Amino acid sequence: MVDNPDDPRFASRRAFLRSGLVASGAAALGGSLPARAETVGNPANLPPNVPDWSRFLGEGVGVRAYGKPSQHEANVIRRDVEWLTASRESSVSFTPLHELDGPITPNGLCFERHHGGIAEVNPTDYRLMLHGLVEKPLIFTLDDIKRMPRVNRAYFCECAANSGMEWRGAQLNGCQFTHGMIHSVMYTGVPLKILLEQAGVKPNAKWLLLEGGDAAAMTRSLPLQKALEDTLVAYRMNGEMLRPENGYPVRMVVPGWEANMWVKWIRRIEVGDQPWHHREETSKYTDLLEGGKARRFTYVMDAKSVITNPSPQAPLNHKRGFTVLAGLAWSGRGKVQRVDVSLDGGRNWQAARLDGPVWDKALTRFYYEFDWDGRELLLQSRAMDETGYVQPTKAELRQVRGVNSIYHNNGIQTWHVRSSGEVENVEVS
Ligand SMILES: Nc1nc2c(c(=O)[nH]1)N[C@H]1C(S)=C(S)[C@@H](COP(=O)(O)O)O[C@H]1N2
Ligand SMILES: [Mo]
Repeated sequence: MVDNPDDPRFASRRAFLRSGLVASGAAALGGSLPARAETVGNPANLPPNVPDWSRFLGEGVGVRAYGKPSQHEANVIRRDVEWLTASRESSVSFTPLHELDGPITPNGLCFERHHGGIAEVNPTDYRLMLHGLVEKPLIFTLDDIKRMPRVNRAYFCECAANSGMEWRGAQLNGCQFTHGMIHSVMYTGVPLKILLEQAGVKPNAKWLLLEGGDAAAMTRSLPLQKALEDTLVAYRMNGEMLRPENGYPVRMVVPGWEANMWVKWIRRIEVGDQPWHHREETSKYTDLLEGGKARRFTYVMDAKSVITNPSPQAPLNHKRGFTVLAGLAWSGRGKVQRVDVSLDGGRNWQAARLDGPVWDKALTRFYYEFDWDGRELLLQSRAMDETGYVQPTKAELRQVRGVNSIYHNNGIQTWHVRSSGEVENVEVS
């Protein structure tokens, strides 16, 4: 199994399942999360008193040369699930979706997935080699890349294994863990097409090999067509240079396609006429169906959505009355066109309100406001994209794909809200 490190069903999970800890496992996870402080407040700081922070001069400029979030937001962090993978170097940390809002993921909170740890690349020594079926093989420095015409595009990046632990049933208690292998940032980069034009692609070229410069030297085969369409060689995220975790100084951005193709620390692109054989070819990023058949080349991430608030890590805590339900929707095939929300496990649906920019192949924020009377709820969201594709239920997905898959689980998520306001990951039939 170690030859297939992106498989989140690592041996440890098997043991975990056998030990019958599935139900309490979620509780154990929840237990490690500090409870949110109730908004009671310290009377000394409340009106008509003058609070501490109004009485003294604060720190001057420059003290915080690179700004950090407030110390009171210490709970807003990436988290990992220890039993999921065998090592920290080949593992994943999850985006805290329930602590965020809007359509953009802050850089320091973008989920990370590495197969050989974080490569610390010195930008002066960075080189990108482009060779194979080209007229003129080229080696680019970072400066070369920065001097080419660049574009700004927001895209989501979702690991194909996102929600992979949920194929057989509800398992992890929190959207950070069920859906947190996704981030959406504004990239600045150069269309790969421009680099390919400089090298001059030969007529028989059909596929590219993308190779990372980390210890895993991860490689993926990318169809030339996608490379020419919208693939970017990106070096900035949300304005600043890429973070080391996410591929500093240069990574591939392959819009709408599974994150595994988004090779980080990209060091080599080879142009060829057929897909390459990769080390993990037999199992990795292939969806195993009932009866031993498999789906391959399933690159596109289909439309999906999740309610981020309320959710197991962000309960309602007896807060009845006006409630803002918030969530995220996305599709690898284009723009999100519509999101519906159900409060009763999929019997009745209402249109949610999309708010903020609706970008092509990027996270889209939705809201649904309602008056909560304290009754139990079964919350669901269902995304529809501009192609008319509608996010399937988990039952529909299993009917087509069985339960042997890990990847591409875009089924509708259900959160059970109790009258206490606690929220749990469940499934409805
Ligand atoms: N060089 C390299 N690129 C890589 C990986 C890797 O291990 N090495 N992991 C891939 C996988 S499986 C995922 S899900 C994404 C994660 O991107 P992120 O770390 O920016 O979230 O990077 C992809 N690119
Ligand atoms: Mo991944």
